[in-house]
Amino acid sequence: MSKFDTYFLMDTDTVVEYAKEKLDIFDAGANPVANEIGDGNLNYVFRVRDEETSKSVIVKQAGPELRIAKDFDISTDRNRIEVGMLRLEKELCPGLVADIYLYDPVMKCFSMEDLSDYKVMRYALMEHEIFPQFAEDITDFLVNTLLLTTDRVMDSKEKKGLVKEYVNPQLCADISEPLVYTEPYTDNLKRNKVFPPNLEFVQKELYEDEELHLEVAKLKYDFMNNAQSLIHGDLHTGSIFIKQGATRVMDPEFAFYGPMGYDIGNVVANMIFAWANGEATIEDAAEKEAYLAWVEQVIAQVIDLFKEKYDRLFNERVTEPMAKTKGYKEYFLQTILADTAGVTGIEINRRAAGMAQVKDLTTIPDERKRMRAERICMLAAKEFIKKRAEYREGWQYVDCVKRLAASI
Ligand code: SR1
Ligand code: MG
Repeated sequence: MSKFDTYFLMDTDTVVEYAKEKLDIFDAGANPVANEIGDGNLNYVFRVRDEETSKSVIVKQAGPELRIAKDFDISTDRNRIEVGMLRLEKELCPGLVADIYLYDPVMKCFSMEDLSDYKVMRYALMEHEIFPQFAEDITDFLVNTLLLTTDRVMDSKEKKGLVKEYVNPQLCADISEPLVYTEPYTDNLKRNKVFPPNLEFVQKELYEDEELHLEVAKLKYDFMNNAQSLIHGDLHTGSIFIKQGATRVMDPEFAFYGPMGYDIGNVVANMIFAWANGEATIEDAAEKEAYLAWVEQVIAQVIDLFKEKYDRLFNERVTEPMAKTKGYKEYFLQTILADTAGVTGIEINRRAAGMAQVKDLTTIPDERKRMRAERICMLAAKEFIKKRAEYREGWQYVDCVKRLAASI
């Protein structure tokens, strides 16, 4: 009998006991200490470390309710999905995902490699740090995880098995569908967190624009029904750990079979938040120029490198006979690029006007600058959504954001 035979939410004491009992990491007689280091919206993340030997491990446990809304119950099955997905991503992109040591379905937790020499990318970006490897790394991750899990490459039956295994009803139907695709346009649950100086702006630009709602309705249907690829489902910069020369993607608990543009668009949108933060807060002109130039390059390269790598991988790996028809590769890419632009806009609006905000915007200290940064983002988002079929190259995103910034 062990106290860990029945699920309970661990604290910094019990997680130490857990690590000593369940994991083969610490020496006998070691006295590791735990800290809770999670700052996400859903889970508890502990670092358990033995100072004497410097051995350490991360234990991530799913709680039965959201951290940011205690009245919001949520299935702890997300932990199974997250571990399965991390293992699969590791197979597809070995250098870009952390090592998992143990998955415990009873305690709804898993233990993994401690990446304490890495930073959460969002925070590193808020310090305006530049990571020259990022565009290459993230496009490797995107193209491998997305194209290789389609039924253009995988055997159709095998892919359908994965669709079933990764159906993620609660995180999709209770969180992403309402939070990302409905509430930013309706505030139907009255839980949007709009920056007060932008209330009227959001009312007019998001709540009252019916043409926009129609396009969002189409994108929402696509999110709900296009079982195209096994997507990460929450690929914002808070789900990426980074240091100079290395990138690790984390937190795929929102994974399910959905449109690949959802992951690509999330990366682009979150780099646009980094741009908006840098533009609003960096005072030194040279630093600002260098940082914004790098962010702009990343935004453009996420699209352009993805296209290049997609082209190569499609030629090498596609097996579905009809998908090899002349013109299909280009047709398929075009649908992905349009979805990507649409989702870039969707992710921007839900962070700028919805319930789950991003610190890149909310920490801009000057009220007028924050108001302006959010408006640039939302106006760009509307254009990405409405004109998504025209967005085929990376520079178009940068051009749109800079054009709007110059006009506000
Ligand atoms: C209610 S959970 C809010 C957000 O946090 C996660 O990281 C996802 O982005 C989700 O939409
Ligand atoms: Mg997360």
